[in-house]
Amino acid sequence: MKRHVHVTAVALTVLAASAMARSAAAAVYTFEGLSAGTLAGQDNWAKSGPTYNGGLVTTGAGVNGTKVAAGSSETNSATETAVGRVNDGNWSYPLDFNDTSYALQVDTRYGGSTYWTFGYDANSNGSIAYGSGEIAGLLFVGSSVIGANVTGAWTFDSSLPATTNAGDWLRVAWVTDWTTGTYGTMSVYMKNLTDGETDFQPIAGLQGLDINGLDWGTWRANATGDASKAGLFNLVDNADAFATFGLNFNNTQFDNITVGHFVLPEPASLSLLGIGGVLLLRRRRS
Ligand SMILES: [Ca+2]
Ligand SMILES: [Ca+2]
Ligand SMILES: [Ca+2]
Repeated sequence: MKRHVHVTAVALTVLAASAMARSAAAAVYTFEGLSAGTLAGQDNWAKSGPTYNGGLVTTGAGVNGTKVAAGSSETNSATETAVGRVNDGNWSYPLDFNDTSYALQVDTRYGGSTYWTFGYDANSNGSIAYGSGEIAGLLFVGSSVIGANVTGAWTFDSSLPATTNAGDWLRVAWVTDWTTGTYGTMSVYMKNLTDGETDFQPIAGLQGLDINGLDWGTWRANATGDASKAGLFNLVDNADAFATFGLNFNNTQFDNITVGHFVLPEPASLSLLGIGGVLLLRRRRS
């Protein structure tokens, strides 16, 4: 709980500073400034198509008692939630497309099927159309499975760790590397916040996937070299009624979105920390 309070304090600080600097290094989207109720229509969030539900802003359950977003209450796949947000002065990518790598990270409460994606508002209508040429691949967390779709097919599904229980808050990271692959590669990492995990773990089967399908190429080409387009951000949460397990849609929650650089602790750094700790102990003993 102590760590949770710390994270919240940092997030609020970032929000307060966001009006001053669009290029803030760590842009965390916390939902704290929004009102309880429908998400779409608040702070530039929009439904990703007229038939979708607009999601909810609610109070988180489990280890996250802050304001969070959630899927709308739904009874079948015809009324699923899909929402996106195009960047604006309140919140945007802190990056430009000269960067060779960036990552989407999000906390998600495990209990339904949830999709995430980067996107691009190609027709400049203020929303990101889900499944019609404006999204760039999919990251999926569903029943016992985490997967990615970067080729137009779900070919890289990987089983979640057995410790992943319904109601657990997971932080997932979708890390791209634009220097390799057809249009780059992507790798997926996860840590279980409810279970107290502090380090991201690579998900087996979801490392270094060649991005060579869907709209990645078009999206990337549209955005390259144009800083204003690079600032566009889309996020899709798509809750599928037929894949729930133990929780209902109102519990398919998400929070603390960041887009930015992603640095895993290197083994060498960990070793140095270990050496430093030993030296500190020796100093204290002497
Ligand atoms: Ca929050
Ligand atoms: Ca659009
Ligand atoms: Ca667990």
